[in-house]
Amino acid sequence: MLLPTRLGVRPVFCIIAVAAFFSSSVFADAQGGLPSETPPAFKTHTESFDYVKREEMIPMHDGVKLKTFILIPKGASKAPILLTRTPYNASERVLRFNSAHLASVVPQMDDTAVAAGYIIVFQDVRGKYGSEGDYVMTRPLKGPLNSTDNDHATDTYDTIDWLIKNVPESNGRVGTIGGSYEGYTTVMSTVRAHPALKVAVPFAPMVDGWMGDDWFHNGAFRQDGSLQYVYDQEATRKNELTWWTDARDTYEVFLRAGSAGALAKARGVDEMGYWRELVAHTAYDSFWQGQAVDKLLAKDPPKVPMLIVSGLFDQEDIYGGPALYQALAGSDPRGERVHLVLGPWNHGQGRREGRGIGPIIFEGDTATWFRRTIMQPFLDYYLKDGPKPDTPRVLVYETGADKWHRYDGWPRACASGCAATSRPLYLLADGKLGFEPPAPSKARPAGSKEQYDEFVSDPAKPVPYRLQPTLDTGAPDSTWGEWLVDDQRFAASRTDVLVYRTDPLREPVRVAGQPWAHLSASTSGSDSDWVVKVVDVWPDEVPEHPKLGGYQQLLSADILRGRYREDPANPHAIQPGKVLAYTVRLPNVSHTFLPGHRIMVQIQSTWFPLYDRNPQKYIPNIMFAKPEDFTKATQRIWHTPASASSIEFPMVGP
Ligand code: PG9
Repeated sequence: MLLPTRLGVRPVFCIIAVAAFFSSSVFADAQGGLPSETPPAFKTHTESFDYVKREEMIPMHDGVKLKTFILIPKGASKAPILLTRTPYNASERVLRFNSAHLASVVPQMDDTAVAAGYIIVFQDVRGKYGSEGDYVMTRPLKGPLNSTDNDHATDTYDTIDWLIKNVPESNGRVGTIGGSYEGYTTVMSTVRAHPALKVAVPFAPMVDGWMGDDWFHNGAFRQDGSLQYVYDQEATRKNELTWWTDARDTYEVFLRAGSAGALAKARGVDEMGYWRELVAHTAYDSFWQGQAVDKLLAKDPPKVPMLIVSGLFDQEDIYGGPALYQALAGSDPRGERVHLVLGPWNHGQGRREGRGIGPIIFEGDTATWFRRTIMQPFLDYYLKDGPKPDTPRVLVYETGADKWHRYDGWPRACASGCAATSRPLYLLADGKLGFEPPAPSKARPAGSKEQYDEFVSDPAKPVPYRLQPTLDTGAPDSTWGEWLVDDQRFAASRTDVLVYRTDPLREPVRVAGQPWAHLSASTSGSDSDWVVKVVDVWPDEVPEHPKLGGYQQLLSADILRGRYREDPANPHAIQPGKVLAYTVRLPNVSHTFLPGHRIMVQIQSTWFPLYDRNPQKYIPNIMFAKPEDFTKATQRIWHTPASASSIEFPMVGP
């Protein structure tokens, strides 16, 4: 679901904005030196309420106080606490509706934790909304990137310590939960954890901002969303100033601006701290490596049981969950503590309704089923001595076939060491895609046109990442949450998109793991982006769902900025015209291509305006590319025995 507010790229976890009246109101009885956010009615007309709301300023060890809302079910005694630490306004998060019913004010908890009688706690992170202190975007752990004596780990520790001593209705056990940024703070809670922290459920945690979560993907900058997010989040403590636009189509906004840096300057984002970090750290340097949560936690794996929940179609943090699982699974060989759930969800959908995304429908409400059947028993076991749950090590939904699987590990297929070995799916001449490698052909002499496919990538007319208009992710009618299952026909028909497809399948093809694209490619430029999209093409006619006739359903796609081909930390210019190997890691898939469907691969070099345009001429910092830097480039994908291009396809079974 999308928010009408500007709260994130945008934090669709935040369910919905509360009426402006409540978000901006400040009530008279100042508390702890700061104004209260709680409407007076909560204090005077509470007979009909099924909960008690406490508003506290909880002191941290350095004296900074954090605004915290504690919602206690009436009559609770010895109830567990579920804590969410948010940069998105705790006051709003506990006021979805101005209701006497706890289930209505925190709908993101309604069918599970509220029903189970939990105490619900939301806290503003340091420096945001009602909390004191300074704000640092996804504040790194104490260490080389954070010279202070506080981080999300210490703030959670101090908060939990206070809660178990000051909330007499609690049983002294705490679980942390939250999605995306709140997923990040949830993961951080497990570092140097308070003994009362018994379990953590991070949904779509932001784990590595350069590799594949919010800010960059393999070095390509996710400008559309990032600029707005930094502006909204950093301009003011309470997000009072929000991004403004002058065109409905963000494609136009970003194209006119020329570069991300130029737009940032025009809007004043260049004044903001995190923007300065982004432009200073375009490579995978120590800034990113030193705060990559998976790498940090792998060195010293937390002991807190963790249910990592990820969406297969998460348009914001698709990388983090599975990466975190990979990093931690080895520390828990028996699969008793670290669990992974991969649901058919977009960003945040695991906490909402999971019947489908756009026109793609799943089997029932997958998200509610997961929360009730898997998540709540998991929480109850650790937080209130519920029966031992049968929590799978890995729970994965298979799209296409529409069923859940319980596995003892993930991925199911990979290059080596998995239950199955991935198979190369080759890009072949004449737009074909197949499991047989390209055959030597006398008819195709070396260097001849038949050995490659070619397109001209023109930065003046970049390929849109969606059918235009590409709306701002915060626009009221934005369908941003659907784009990872979008119909790709609008792209396939362009001359700057290469298309490879199989014949209609006779047998189902099941994939379960992470596809990798291995391209043999050349460019006439000295830098280049490569976008690889794996697509499920529906049959020409689908009588039961006519709109899906011929639908080219995006399944897994990502981008690689060519300058990082050899080393993400050290960019290099590309030698023009040279056939080089490019490896593009694609997001996890758990899918069956059904008989009658085709597998399709699309290749392009722009994905705009979500990703900034590569000028296709090597310059030191693409954020500041000048109009004259942008050049057309002739791109070739090679398909000869010596220079083959393929997708390492995580096929399960023959
Ligand atoms: N994807 C959003 C975000 C996470 C972390 C950093 C910046 C943005 C979110 O939904 O919270």
